[in-house]
Amino acid sequence: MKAEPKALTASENNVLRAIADEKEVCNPIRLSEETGINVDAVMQTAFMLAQDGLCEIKETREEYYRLTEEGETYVKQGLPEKRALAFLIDKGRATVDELQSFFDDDKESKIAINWLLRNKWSKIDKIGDERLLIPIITQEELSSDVNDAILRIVNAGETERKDLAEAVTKEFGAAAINESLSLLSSRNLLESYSRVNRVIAITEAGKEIISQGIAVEDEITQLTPELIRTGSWRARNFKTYDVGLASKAVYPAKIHPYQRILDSMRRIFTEMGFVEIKGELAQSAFWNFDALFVPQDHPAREMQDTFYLARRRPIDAPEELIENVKQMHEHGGSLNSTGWGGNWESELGEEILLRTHTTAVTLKYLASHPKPPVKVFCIDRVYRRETIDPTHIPEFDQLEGIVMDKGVTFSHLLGYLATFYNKMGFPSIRFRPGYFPYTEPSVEVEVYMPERGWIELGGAGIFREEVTNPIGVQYPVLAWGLGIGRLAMLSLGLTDIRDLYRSDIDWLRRARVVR
Ligand code: FA5
Repeated sequence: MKAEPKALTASENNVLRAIADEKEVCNPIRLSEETGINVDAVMQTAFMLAQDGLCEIKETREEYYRLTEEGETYVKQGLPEKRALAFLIDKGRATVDELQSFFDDDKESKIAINWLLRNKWSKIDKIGDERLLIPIITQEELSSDVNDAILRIVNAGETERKDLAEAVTKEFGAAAINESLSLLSSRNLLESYSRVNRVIAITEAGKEIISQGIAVEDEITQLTPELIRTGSWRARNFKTYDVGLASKAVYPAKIHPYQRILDSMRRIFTEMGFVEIKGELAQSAFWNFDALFVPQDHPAREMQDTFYLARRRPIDAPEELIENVKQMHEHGGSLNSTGWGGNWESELGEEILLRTHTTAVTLKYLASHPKPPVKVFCIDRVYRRETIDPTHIPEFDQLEGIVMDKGVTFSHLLGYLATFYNKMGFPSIRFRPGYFPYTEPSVEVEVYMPERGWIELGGAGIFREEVTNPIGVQYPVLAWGLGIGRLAMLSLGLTDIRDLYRSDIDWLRRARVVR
């Protein structure tokens, strides 16, 4: 194929000629030396030439080795097992204690003994009460050791695997080298990493254009005030840029993905007319459990589920309200309810705990705002003694909400929840019958994830009269408590809730700013 005569820029001309001068292929560093152009600019120019088919760029991924800090120390001092063997050969034999005192540090003597035995350089004989280390190879047999040879070569600087293999294969064989490389890496003396190497070669079209003689055209790379003022830019050629070329990634500062999710939850509820409230992190058991009609012998109140503080304090509620709650627990108050029976003990309500759910916060708010309408939400941290696993952590955030008004119904509750989850990007949700001591009816909300099936994200229901009556609320209260971590995990494509709190810088950098 005949190449079209093409005008090149001065630097394209320089680089193309330098490539053509090389025998077969050349690397960017060499081209940079030849042309006096820096390596990055050489590569950029080579990419332009490659686009026009004048040169070819080949990429290979090569494996390299370098010494770790420990590796460097051992190259200087010798491997512990080698020093130990020299010591044993010199003395003929030594007790384990003697060998230990030969080394300054205990860790090194342990490494030495371990490898002396694993390499079968020495054996242990028990004579009387003493354990004796006896060398079983000679210094000469040791003189050519593949580990030593490799460490010495890598000590000279970072080494490509194929150069390393070339240097020692003849003496030790490929299998021994592979074994030694993985052993030295697992002993943390060497570390390997890979790097992309690029080589550049001229193409037939490139050769042809050189033989035809290259027309060099002057190109402007930077627009100056002078060019604009005089209008001379009109008659000049501008360097073109290929915006499709791969470039260095830029990682601008951004809001943490989890924080972004919290912000969008706030926005969604605020848009639906809710007001955000806050509550105390340490609550009385009264508000966290008793006022919610949780029986005093409920398993969730046990130490293994709840973090209790060491002290108590008088219940933070008016006496009349406490009395109402007591009556409700013992016999159902003035309602047509049996309550839980037995004695309700105010000492248990005085205990202080780290709130186990944010329902304590909304209920307390409701008690001080018993007149309709109430439409509030709360986003806050709760604490439970949990066995940690991919969907359970002991500290997590909940999104709590209540609506109290004349005529609100169960359908409104389902509507609020469906709207919220849809706006959060979960079109498929379902409600399953659930149980909470404080709501009736109760539901559990689940969302559908194609690869994982249905996942439980929260609980909801209508507060029982046993809850609303003692605090003086006369209208229905829709209530829900949703796990934020699980929702965030799913919406960010994570499979483990703990990943939300790990500062994995790569993940944070890659996290999208816009969903
Ligand atoms: C409650 O906490 C109820 N208070 C919710 C409620 C409020 C029901 C108002 C009715 C009326 P539950 O224990 O199921 O319910 O927790 C609610 C959500 O918190 C769970 O669905 C889950 O998404 C999340 N969650 C619970 N435990 C953990 C945990 N250990 N780690 C992470 N998320 C959790």
